[in-house]
Amino acid sequence: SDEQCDARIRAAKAALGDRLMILGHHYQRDEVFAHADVSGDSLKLSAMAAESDAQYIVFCGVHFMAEVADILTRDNQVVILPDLAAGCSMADMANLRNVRRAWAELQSVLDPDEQVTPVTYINSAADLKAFCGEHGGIVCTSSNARGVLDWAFSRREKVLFFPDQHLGRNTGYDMGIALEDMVVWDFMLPMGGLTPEQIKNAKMILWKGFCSVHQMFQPGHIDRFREAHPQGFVISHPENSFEVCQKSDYVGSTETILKTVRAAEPGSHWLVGTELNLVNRLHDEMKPKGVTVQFMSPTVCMCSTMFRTDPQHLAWTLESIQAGEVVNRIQVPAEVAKPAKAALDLMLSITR
Ligand code: CIZ
Ligand code: SF4
Repeated sequence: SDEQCDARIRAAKAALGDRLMILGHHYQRDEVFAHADVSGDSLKLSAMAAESDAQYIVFCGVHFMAEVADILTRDNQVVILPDLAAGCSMADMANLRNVRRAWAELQSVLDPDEQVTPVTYINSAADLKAFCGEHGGIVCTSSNARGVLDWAFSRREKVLFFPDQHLGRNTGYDMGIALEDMVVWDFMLPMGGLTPEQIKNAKMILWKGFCSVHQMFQPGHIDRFREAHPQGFVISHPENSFEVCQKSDYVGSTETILKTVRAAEPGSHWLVGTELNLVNRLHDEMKPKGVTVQFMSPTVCMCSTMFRTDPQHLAWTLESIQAGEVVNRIQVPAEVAKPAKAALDLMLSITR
């Protein structure tokens, strides 16, 4: 039962003491989130792991986050993902084979290593971060995309942005890049479905990836909210479409969304466009303070892979540590970790 599972988790935590640190991403379900020692976005959690002396880091999140934690922690620290099937559909949209092909295809039009900075959102596999590190590129998060892109354009005239076209477009537009100067690279098609002219004229080439959760939010949801609450506020994650972000009062990462709504005036009404578990918890937290928080979509849309991490998997992984037979360790091979870390360290050094 759930209660037994809860008790197993608490017992294992007590036995492991400070040898263990449980990280909980903002999108985790309540039953798992409740056991986290620290909560945050992917970058904050990885930084906490890197600063801690805990030997076992259990990352309640998705695969790419555990990879980042492994890359940023010391060799003797063990990073564990409770359910190995907890991936990210967006990260999977930019696999290294397709990216290498794109880079080779670009060579028929320009010299990418001279003219294009590859930039990957942290929501990507470690091998893509390594590719960026090896080609003069960098990693960004939803909090620092602007600063990273400023850096990228100071190096080379164009940016190839993976995997999320929306974060790329929303950030590029904010920097003053016109929509006509951004093209979408459809990785299912030869040459991304673009002509040599389109590639030559573009400032930003956006990989055709997206988040299956955020794509559910529609401009019409915002219109209906504004009719009902003309004084209300709308805040959206930059993984939302351009139209949704343009109609929003604020756009920001999960950390920014939490900070902004927590500082809201009593009596205010907020429409929030990001994952349901975060929004539900924020609703419950703000209700006693007189702030109303509403989820952007009328239908339930959770991140199904975040949801995979359940108390059963958490209990099982913790007990495996106790038994000295660690399961579900995430270990990025050294030859990938090294260039990936270079791209992550570069991001940290320019945006800190
Ligand atoms: O980086 C993260 O944790 C994600 C997925 C979103 C965000 O904006 O924090
Ligand atoms: Fe990936 Fe979207 Fe889930 Fe985040 S919410 S882990 S981007 S599928």
